[in-house]
Amino acid sequence: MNQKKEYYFPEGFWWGSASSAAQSEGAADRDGKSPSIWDYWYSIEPQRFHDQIGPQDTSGFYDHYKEDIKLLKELGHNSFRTGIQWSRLIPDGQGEVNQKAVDFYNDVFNELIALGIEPIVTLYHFDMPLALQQIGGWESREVVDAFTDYAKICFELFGDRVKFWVTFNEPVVPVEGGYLYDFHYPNVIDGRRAVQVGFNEILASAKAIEAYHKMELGGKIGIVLNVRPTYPRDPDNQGDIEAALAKDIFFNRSFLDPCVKGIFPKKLIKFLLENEVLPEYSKQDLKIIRDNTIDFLGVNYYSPSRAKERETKLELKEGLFMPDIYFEDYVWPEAKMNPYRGWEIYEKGIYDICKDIIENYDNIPFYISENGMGVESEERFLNEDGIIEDNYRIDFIKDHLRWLHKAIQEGANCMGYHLWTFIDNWSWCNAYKNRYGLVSLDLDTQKRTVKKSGRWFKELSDNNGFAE
Ligand code: BGP
Repeated sequence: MNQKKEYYFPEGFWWGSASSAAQSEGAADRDGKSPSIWDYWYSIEPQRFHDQIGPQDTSGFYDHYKEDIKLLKELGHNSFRTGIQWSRLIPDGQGEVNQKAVDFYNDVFNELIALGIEPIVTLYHFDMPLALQQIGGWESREVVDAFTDYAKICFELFGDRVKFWVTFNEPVVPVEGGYLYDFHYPNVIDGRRAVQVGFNEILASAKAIEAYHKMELGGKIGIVLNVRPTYPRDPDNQGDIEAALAKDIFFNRSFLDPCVKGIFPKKLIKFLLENEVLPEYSKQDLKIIRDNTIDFLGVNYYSPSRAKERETKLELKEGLFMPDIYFEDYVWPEAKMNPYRGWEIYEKGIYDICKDIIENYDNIPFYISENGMGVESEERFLNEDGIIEDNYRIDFIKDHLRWLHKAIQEGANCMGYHLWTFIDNWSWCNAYKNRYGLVSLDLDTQKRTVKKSGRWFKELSDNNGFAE
């Protein structure tokens, strides 16, 4: 008889999911919330959003949080990452605190804790208050200081109960989206400004960490990075190897190194010097970054990254620097693709990240803070009982968990696995095109229906793993 293979995880492993405030709350202009860059961008360019659905039409967590938190419990969550919307808590970005927001977030965290679900709370998830974007957003030192104050206010208000804080979700995305590749507001394409934005986010994160540690609230603070293991087209070709290395340095190590080790990669500094695009900084900034590293890391993993030596000359807009002068993106012809999102699915990537953390980042405690699969037109998979049979999602999760399990067996210090996300939610420019949830959302009625994967996820969590 064939022996079953077992994939069980360490005791106390976090099973749950991640969401973000801006993508789930809705109530975008109610109860004192002011516009974020998303509300504003949608108001001026709705055609940039799938089906012209904007951030006011979300899964309505602001009104449905009680039933949603019960659902989390039913889905086997022992932990859940959500966030605070800066533009709800402090409508002008700095200054007065909105009491209605305080009440709302208090209630959310209390409900989670009452049901035994550990809240992990993100402070910044792409959602700059418009008032602060108008004074320069992450390019501005004033905004760095405003973020530090906002973080302190959150720790003071909720830090007695929230024991896991995340300063930023994927800080490289505002750099790429907002300042390099035009998929976030303010749609700038300028490598020099992008470098400043990245530096200021890292500094803001370190300053928030410094403040949190000083307050001695007994919890932990970290950051969530989207780590994309970067592979060369041909592993034996020096040009391809160097291209992959450069891409890795610009988009992974540029954040991993300062956040985990407190220093920037030497090679990154060399690239920036070569192009005369070092950010404005002071010695004191570097000291703050060096002395205030994270307690834990969140790793979002969807897709690997691939690169080849440049084959075409990059035309630089007005001569402005772009990191792409050092590499060209490469699509592996044999890649397994998620055709809806256009992202490669490469399960072993999760293992390679774990090995990298063990070998190069002192095996810092980390968890998989997002992994998931967005699929279009899921109503195709409705069964007679009106349940979406999303076997592909179950397979996707299992395929990644097998590799994660192997890495843990080999010593990775991984604390948990969170899916993106528990209920179909609004996604940045894609709105509701691709559905990621364990629970489906009827956009017209706001009705929630658990998918097959949701039931399976509950078993997964109850059993702390699976056998097959
Ligand atoms: C991550 C973000 C999430 C989420 C997810 C899915 O990068 O942290 O906010 O949106 O990706 O991506 P998308 O919604 O673009 O399909």
